[in-house]
Amino acid sequence: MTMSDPVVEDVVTTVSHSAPEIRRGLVGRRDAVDEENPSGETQVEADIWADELLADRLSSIDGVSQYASEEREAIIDCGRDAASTDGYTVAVDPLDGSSNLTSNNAMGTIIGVYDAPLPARGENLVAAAYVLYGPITTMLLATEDTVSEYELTDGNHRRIREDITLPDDPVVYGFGGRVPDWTDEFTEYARTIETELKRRYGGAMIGDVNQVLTYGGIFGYPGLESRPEGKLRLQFEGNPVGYIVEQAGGRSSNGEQSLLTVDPSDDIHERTPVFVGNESLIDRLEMQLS
Ligand code: FDP
Repeated sequence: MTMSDPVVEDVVTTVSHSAPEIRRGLVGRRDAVDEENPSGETQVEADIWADELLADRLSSIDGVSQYASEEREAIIDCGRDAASTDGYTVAVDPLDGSSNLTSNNAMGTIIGVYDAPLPARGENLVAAAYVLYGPITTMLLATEDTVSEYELTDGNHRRIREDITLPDDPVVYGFGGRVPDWTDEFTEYARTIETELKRRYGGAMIGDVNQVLTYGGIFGYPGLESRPEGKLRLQFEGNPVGYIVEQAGGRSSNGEQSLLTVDPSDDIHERTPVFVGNESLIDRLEMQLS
């Protein structure tokens, strides 16, 4: 894995080497602990363990000035460059979809490398990646130049696809949230999509987004009647996944505009509706919701 930016290369190599270890460490760490993450969600042992492992490794990379995680309240200043604006901020969702650990379904790890302190716009990302713990462990990496997929085994990463773009003809869709809790406008949109595409929803964003990148289509977790801000976090989930899909020729949206152009609030754990997929499907969604 050779990249033009040595810090990004270090971050990505660290994640790709840690992923098989994280996967092995899930065994025996499936139980809920008596704590909640900063978004008020139940944590399992593996959430905390994976966060500590990644915090330790990523914050010791020269050129990383901040480590932020969905599983911890505050940002870690990494010392060396902390007072300057020189270093990158690495934002991590250590185990995306960790409620799937109970039922032994797919999960992921998401990484965003921002060239700005958090909270930042998605436009400040210089790279983003996710690991998918499926039947095999893979990593999707988007840089300013290209999007590639790797297979990860212990100490090894093998590129299996390069210059990935979304297929032109969309096939799958997956929408989160209880249907009665959807807004009328979103329900109307979903009803049309249901007649055109095949439903695929696995309950871990990374698994669902990876299907969209593989087959074409749309993934969405909309704003709900009971929770207009939606469920997913802008800094840790929406922005990195939006960046990856846009680099692959698709679009991201919060229902009104690209996720990457959203001005964040002061809260690094801010939630947002998230939609990613083929351009034409996101354009139609925005027309329907406006
Ligand atoms: P989880 O709660 O298991 O961590 O990150 C939030 C997330 O999973 C996403 O990965 C996933 O897309 C979504 O929540 C699933 O929510 P629902 O259970 O409401 O479908």
